[in-house]
Amino acid sequence: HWEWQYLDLMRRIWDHGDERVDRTGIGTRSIFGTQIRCDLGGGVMPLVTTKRVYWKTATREFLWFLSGDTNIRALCAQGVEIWTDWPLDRYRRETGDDISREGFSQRIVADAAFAEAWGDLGPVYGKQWVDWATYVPTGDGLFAKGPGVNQVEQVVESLRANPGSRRHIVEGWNVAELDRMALPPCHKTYQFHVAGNKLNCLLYQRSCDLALGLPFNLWGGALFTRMVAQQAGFEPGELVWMGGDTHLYLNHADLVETQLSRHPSGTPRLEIARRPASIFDYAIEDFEVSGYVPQGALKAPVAV
Ligand code: UFP
Repeated sequence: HWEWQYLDLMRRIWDHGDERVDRTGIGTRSIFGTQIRCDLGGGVMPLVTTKRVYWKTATREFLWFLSGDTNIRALCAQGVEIWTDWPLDRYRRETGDDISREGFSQRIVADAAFAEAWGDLGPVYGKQWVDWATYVPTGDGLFAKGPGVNQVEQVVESLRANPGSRRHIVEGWNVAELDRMALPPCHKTYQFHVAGNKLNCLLYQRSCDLALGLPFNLWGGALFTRMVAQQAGFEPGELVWMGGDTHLYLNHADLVETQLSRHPSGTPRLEIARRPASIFDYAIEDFEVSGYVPQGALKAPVAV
């Protein structure tokens, strides 16, 4: 079962990781340079079973990336609050208004002008993936804004036209725009690779919260692979996940202890109900998971 790799990594980091003070001040144990491999053949998904993972929430977030949106409004409207803390922090800091998270989210949904002013995360994944900024020289030493690059559309086209290429990449790390992003991309590079009729994907994640982030990021990588494979006409192959700084937060001890006492159970599979006209036309209703009988949810504090 692929999930033993996840649990083994958790054990290895908790027992032998390098203890360090991180940006959040909470402290982590960390290993630099890690890997997990999962075969997606037969529709199998790397969906963690040793706790409940909200794959629909992760799917909604992923569809939001593909829509090019960088404002949390569309997420909040669907009850997805995974990005709410960043704009909320900024709002509280800049206005002194001690609004609750729930109140803030409700106002983002109800008030378009408020969402415009306070709900944007800057040029995060969505912007970079489907509208990477370009600049064209105007001849007088100045530059004008050029047409945006849709990397996702291009990668589907390049997989169809030139499957053997070693250049099928979707990149989030736009160096010039990092300082305007609420959070620089964690799952920063997706590289696709064709072997026979199968589509493989390598996902490079520079920084990984193993307990709370990785279950979502693995799902996202596999989901992306499935959508791209369906659009470009391939069967799902292997997902190779690679982590840079792979860590457990020191305040996740309870989760780690409980999760490491559990064993993987069952084989979750994803069915995609139809083949939409393009990779930008998937809807949440298109995704159905079978064989997912997760063990109990495990709560742990998120480091912002
Ligand atoms: N993190 C993830 N996956 C994500 C995401 C964040 O693991 O998709 F958005 C975690 C990694 C790290 C923190 O613990 O969030 C980001 O902090 P930093 O930018 O300092 O690496």
